[in-house]
Amino acid sequence: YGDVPNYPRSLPNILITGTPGTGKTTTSEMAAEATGLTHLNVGDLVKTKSLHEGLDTDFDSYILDEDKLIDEMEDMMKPGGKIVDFHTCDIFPERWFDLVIVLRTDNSVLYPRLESRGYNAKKINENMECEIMQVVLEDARESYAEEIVIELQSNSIDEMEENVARIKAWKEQWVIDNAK
Ligand code: DAT
Repeated sequence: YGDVPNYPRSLPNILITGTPGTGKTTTSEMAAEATGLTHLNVGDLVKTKSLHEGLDTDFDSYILDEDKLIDEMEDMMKPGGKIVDFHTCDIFPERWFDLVIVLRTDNSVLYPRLESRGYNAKKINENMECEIMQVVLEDARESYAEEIVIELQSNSIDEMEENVARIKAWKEQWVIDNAK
């Protein structure tokens, strides 16, 4: 996908990614409210449109059908104005996004968040390791231009509010910079 030229859009697309539990959905909802952009929860889309090849019973999670997912999202992404919320960032075409935010959470904060979701031990351990190894951050840096990838801490409500304010300011500047 990387060699397909970018197409003009009047509003930016933002990807909010990170290990499960780092606050993608909560941050995306608040950022959508603050910016007027539309929150697109990819996990929900995968479930409601069956864009998967069944359940991985070990991890209690869906096995993505990436081609179906990209096809389903293409027309939604075209006009811009989407805040895409997903734990995987390296499956999307690079041209879709103007900003990629990777949320990060300290181990001592993330563990109880995952526990309180009722995840099984295997799934908790997998996600803790993902966060410790910075898997999503490194995937984001490999998949998108360096200058559009931003790492933000998401340990507290204060940090979340700061992150939302930052996204709002960034969006307003993008609109000014990209005005015809
Ligand atoms: P994700 O979408 O990344 O899986 P979430 O938005 O569903 O994460 O958040 C998981 C839980 O943690 C949810 O109960 C809200 C809470 N949470 C997330 N980010 C937080 C933050 N920065 N400060 C306090 N609580 C947070």
